[in-house]
Amino acid sequence: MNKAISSELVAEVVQAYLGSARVESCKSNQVGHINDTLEICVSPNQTGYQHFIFQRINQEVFTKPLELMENIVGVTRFLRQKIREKGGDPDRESLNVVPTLAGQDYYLDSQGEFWRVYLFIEDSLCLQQAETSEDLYQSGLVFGNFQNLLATYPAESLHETIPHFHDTWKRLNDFKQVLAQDPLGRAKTCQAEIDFVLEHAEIARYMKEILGQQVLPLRVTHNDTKLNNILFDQKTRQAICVIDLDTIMPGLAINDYGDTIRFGASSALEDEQDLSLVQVSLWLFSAYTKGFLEGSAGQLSQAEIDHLPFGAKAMTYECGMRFLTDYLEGDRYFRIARPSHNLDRARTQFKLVADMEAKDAQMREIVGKFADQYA
Ligand code: ADP
Ligand code: GN1
Ligand code: MG
Repeated sequence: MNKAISSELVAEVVQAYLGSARVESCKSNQVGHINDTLEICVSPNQTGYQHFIFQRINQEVFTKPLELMENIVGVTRFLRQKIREKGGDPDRESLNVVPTLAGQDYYLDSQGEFWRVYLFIEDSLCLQQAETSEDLYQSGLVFGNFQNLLATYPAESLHETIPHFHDTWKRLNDFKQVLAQDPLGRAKTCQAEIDFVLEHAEIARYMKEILGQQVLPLRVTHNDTKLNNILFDQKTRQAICVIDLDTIMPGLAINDYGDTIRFGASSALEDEQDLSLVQVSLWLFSAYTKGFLEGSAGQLSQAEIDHLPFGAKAMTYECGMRFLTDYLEGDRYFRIARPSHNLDRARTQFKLVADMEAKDAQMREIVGKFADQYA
């Protein structure tokens, strides 16, 4: 559970980065489920910048913050160079880690918590849901391109920030363990969801097979590609920057593709309580698939393309299972805003999995069509 952040603590952290600059505004951003994010504006100061994202790293989730920051600094430096070579604007198209006055990439506060600071990307939008299919097409382009830009990044230099992150089989076993203990006696309130997880164990088994037999290449992947981990340009409405780089690790391209489908191609929000509103929009699915394959610019193998619909189903199943596990455990991992929040989230994911099963043939047809065009 995240601890409150006092104004004294904000002052201490701002001092470490910006010396005597005065805090003009400080707003908490509750969009992410993991870290504590503050949008801070300060008075003019010697850095020339006044608007920042200050993030307190969730150390229960990221137990090795120094390794985490090493990944982010390495990847953003690499991305900035690539963006520059292509004539882009690295201040807008990549996250920028701001060092402390002492020259460090993180700050360890007086309470033993780690912070990092990014330049705020101005005139940008963070969407919780696509408003038009163009939004998802844009997000496909930006994630496909991200994959491309990182194609030559030295994967062996990356630390595994959360081991077994998309090991769906392990997630299933973790779920079963928590279920067996049922520490809060909540299992009786979600029997239908528990049954759904167990009846769909084949998805986890097949992911295990794919990982074990190395059917698909390991690439440098983002691993948390939901729509709100991208920023859009407010004026042009183009997707400009991939953010939330905490889980960049070697992984599968189908998972990056699949996680955006899970979140972005749904007709409703991730925590919608009226399940009749929740389904996979084939319109959005199609727009994202087009963007992703176009943005990937022929990098994907035929086996990867063939597994894209499976990636969508697996990421949705896995995420639902993670929400349900957290609900059973007492909401220790994902930030919640109401008592059954994680259960509501799990329910939308399982509704989507069932809908993906019903729409499997159409999803395959759409992938095939764009693969012929762009692969
Ligand atoms: P979490 O890991 O908790 O999801 P994120 O890194 O995704 O944290 O950040 C949470 C939110 O903060 C984002 O969804 C976005 O709204 C905002 N944000 C993060 N970085 C920036 C940035 N550099 N410029 C503008 N907004 C940002
Ligand atoms: C978390 O940090 P955020 O909110 O962008 C989670 C993802 C889940 C997602 C579900 C490090 O993402 O894995 O898919 O919530 N991030 C981590 O919305 O666990
Ligand atoms: Mg995020």
